[in-house]
Amino acid sequence: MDTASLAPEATTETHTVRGACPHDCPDTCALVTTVKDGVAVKLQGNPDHKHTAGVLCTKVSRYIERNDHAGRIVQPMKRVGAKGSGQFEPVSWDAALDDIARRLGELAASDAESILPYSYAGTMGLVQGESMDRRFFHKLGASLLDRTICSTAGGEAFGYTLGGKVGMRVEFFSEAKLILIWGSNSIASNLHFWRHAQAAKRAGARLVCIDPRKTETADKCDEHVALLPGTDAALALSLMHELIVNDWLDHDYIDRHTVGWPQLRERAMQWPPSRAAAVCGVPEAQIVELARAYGTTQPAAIRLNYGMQRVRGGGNAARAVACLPALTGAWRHRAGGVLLSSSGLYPVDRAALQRPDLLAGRQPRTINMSTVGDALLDQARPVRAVVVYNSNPVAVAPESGKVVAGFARKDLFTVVMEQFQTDTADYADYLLPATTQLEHWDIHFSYGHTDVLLNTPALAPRGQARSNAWVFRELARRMGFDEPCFADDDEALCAQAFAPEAVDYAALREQGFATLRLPDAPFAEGGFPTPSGKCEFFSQRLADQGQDGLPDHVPNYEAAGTSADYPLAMISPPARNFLNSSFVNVTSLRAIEGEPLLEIHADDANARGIESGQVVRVFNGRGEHRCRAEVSRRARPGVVHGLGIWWRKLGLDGTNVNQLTSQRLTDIGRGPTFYDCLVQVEALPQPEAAAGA
Ligand SMILES: Nc1nc2c(c(=O)[nH]1)N[C@H]1C(S)=C(S)[C@@H](COP(=O)(O)OP(=O)(O)OC[C@H]3O[C@@H](n4cnc5c(=O)[nH]c(N)nc54)[C@H](O)[C@@H]3O)O[C@H]1N2
Ligand SMILES: Nc1nc2c(c(=O)[nH]1)N[C@H]1C(S)=C(S)[C@@H](COP(=O)(O)OP(=O)(O)OC[C@H]3O[C@@H](n4cnc5c(=O)[nH]c(N)nc54)[C@H](O)[C@@H]3O)O[C@H]1N2
Ligand code: SF4
Ligand SMILES: [Mo]
Repeated sequence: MDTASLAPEATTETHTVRGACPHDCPDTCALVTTVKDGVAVKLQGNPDHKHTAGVLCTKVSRYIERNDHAGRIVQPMKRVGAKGSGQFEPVSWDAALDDIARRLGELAASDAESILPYSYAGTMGLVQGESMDRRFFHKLGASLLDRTICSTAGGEAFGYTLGGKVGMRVEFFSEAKLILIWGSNSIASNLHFWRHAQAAKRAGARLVCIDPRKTETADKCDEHVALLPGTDAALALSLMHELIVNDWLDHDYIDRHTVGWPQLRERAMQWPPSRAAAVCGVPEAQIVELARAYGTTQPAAIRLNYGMQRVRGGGNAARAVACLPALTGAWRHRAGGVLLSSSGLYPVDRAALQRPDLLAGRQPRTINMSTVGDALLDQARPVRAVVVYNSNPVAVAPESGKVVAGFARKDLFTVVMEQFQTDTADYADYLLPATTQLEHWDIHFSYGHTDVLLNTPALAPRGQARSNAWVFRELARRMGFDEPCFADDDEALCAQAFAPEAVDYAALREQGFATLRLPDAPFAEGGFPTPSGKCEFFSQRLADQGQDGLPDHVPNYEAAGTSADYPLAMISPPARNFLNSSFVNVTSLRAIEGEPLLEIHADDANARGIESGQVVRVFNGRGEHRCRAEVSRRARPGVVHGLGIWWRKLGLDGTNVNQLTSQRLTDIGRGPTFYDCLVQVEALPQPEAAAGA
């Protein structure tokens, strides 16, 4: 970017700049930043953007506090202390980049696959998240990263069943008469969807929340089905059972637009509500009633989210839920069907942005980001250098004990590009200062709505911060990569993200957002983007891989009630005022969350002599984590909630919930199983602050 033109000038002029929220959230809000004398003085939701409607969540309404935070990394730094100590000294950009290019070049000369990029959705922007970085690593021939840590189980499950991450348009939920909010705490993590759910409720719709935790969303719904973690497929199959025995089916839709109905019918008939009730740990009558509501109400809409797929059978569960709207013909209505993610509706030109052709026929190995702990400890084909950006794996990846041991390896060369000194940054050899969304260009799709947003920089970069794309351009230059694509600047990359016929870039610059042209009811007449063009109850593609072609209930690896040593199932869903591990260092938001908490039901607490506010030890065979117990009506018996994702170093004992989670993967999509985790909890002797000293 042209920083000169943005440098603070001696002017009192105030202007506004349009942007996009970069965070990993389905809402992808449109932002308006007010800038005075080169300083951001106000940041608001864009009232002209219908999905944002001028409203931001609490977190991002504090984005200026985050941006101006005293903890921003403002210059390149080189490690001086032991790995993990977080001790650095400043170094110039030239010195840092020259040395990094030299080290990566040496490794690439002998074994390029010993280099691993590690990135996720710290920013969802296509430019700072998946453009120049990918070009660089493709040209280098580095190991490929399988980006599975969030959504691949459900995403691939939808691919097999419906043909992609496609579904209802979020705005039409407001017209539904029944909404199942399934595995999602919308008020915390999908606020702008919740507005539509409320509108529907005001118009007489019934809202049902299906979630082990009695979340703030469950509080506001008409009904809460508090099933055990990892039992959603059993519930969905017994709903099908009831649709079948009561003939609440749309036979015409099934005949014309589905594949595998006789087989699915047979499978579902094995799941009477009594069986599902026992597996799910909910009353049989509640399942029967839910099926009646779903079978007899139109339009009926399902907002599925990713909470229900972070278990062993997460892919099968998402598949089972994805079958439901075809059985009742809910897709015929624009306010009927299911929405997990809308990201598959965007014609992003990823080949242009990422340039996989730069691999030039090489096929590097692929490393699963969800098992980065094992990957870094693997001695057979060692990773010798890792470049981390847009992610904080030491905090967010499962089985932290191994992740930390991997990053602590003395022979691992680690570069971390960050805005803040996160837990991962503490392990860097080089820590490079990254720009924020107010300081760089980007272009955004959404996984909740269907607009494209452009983010124009509002401020000059703080200190010596530089965008991710700038860093990879500079490394490419130093390594002699001379393809013209390595010269594209950040705004040019924005313009390459979509073909002109899909998105008019000039209009986007003008307005800040553009809406994709899509049908209101995408599958009213079938036309699913599967190989058969139908909703695939039975998936030949799965069967060809030796998998079950039909959805089934796949029990958790660590199912509730199967271990005497670790009798409690722990889930670790997001804390409302953090976004994954982002914002944990923002003082005003951390003040709201307080300390790392474990919500526990009174029965489980009493049995262990635990009182609210007491520090407890949560442990299993993988590790232990200390946090504060909260005896809570939000917990059901047998399930505890360790709200995430705290920075380890801001916790009570330098760990977070991921000390306890495992690296085992989901049935479909190679995803993590964060919510498939058994633990025991015990009270710790309390410090005698009051009585003693
Ligand atoms: N405030 C806030 N917003 C966020 C995030 C955040 O960290 N904080 N994270 C963002 C990210 S990365 C994502 S991927 C999205 C989506 O994030 P999701 O993972 O969908 O997060 P939640 O909306 O909290 O929904 C998860 C819900 O699923 C429940 N759950 C856990 N296990 C099960 C289960 O086995 N079955 C069912 N039915 N429910 C279960 C949890 O109790 C929780 O209420 O949200 C994004 N939005
Ligand atoms: N126990 C448990 N663990 C979980 C989950 C859970 O529910 N429970 N959720 C999982 C899910 S859904 C996800 S998506 C992952 C998320 O894990 P991550 O993708 O690692 O997300 P964040 O924790 O938000 O970390 C993103 C980092 O990127 C940095 N960043 C932001 N913008 C930029 C930029 O422009 N440039 C650079 N260089 N850095 C930037 C931020 O400062 C932040 O430190 O965590 C997973 N981990
Ligand atoms: S985190 Fe989500 S709700 Fe909050 S401003 Fe960003 S996109 Fe909107
Ligand atoms: Mo995520």
